[in-house]
Amino acid sequence: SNKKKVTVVFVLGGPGSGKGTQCANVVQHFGFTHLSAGDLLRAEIKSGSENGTMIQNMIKEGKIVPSEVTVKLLQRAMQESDNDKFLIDGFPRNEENRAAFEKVTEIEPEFVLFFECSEEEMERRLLNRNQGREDDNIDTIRKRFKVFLESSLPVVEYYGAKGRVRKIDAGKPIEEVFETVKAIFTPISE
Ligand code: UP5
Ligand code: MG
Repeated sequence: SNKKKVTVVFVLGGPGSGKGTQCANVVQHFGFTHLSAGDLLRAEIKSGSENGTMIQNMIKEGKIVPSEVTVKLLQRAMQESDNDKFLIDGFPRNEENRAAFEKVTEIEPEFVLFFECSEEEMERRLLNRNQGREDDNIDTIRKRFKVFLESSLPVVEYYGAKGRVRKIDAGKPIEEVFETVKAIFTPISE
């Protein structure tokens, strides 16, 4: 087969729960490649792709881009990488994403890292981020929270029922959260 055997970890959690921050730590310590679905979509907007305007509008509204677009970007990034270990951050965000990824790639995640954090704390982090993200305003943040609860949490529950979720208390300081994350990755990295 021309399919390489890869290890995939899905990293899920609400907006501002610290997915990107902790993925950067896992890259440093455990040699994974970090693929943020949101970053790939934002790069697609910048590249002037034909889907750019549609993606931009959906992100501004906190809506989930059709899986056809996102799965293609993730698959391409995995194929272009020499690595065989990937953190897929912020995906799958709904049942459609999950089913499409599984069908197209035939990959099942090793586990799902789930960052649990209060909305109050996530809102505070997002409003303080100051990186010019078009979705970091209070109106869009509220929409992102709603979509997370309605569409993304059910995906976490789906994997939870299969015993595949590793839940992290993400409300603590960055270093403390990483201690918990480290303990989860150490056994699969020895
Ligand atoms: N910070 C981090 N950890 C902290 C801690 N422990 N204590 C204190 N501060 C902490 O962190 C956010 C901020 O908090 C930073 O300033 C950080 O320093 C600080 P970050 O690590 O960036 O959190 P993260 O969970 O990555 O937040 P992000 O905003 O990226 O999460 P979202 O899930 O909202 O964003 P994403 O980029 O994944 O998606 C954006 C949009 O793209 C979606 O709303 C959707 O419209 C679209 N999208 C799709 O349609 N499909 C996809 O598959 C993916 C995205
Ligand atoms: Mg992020």
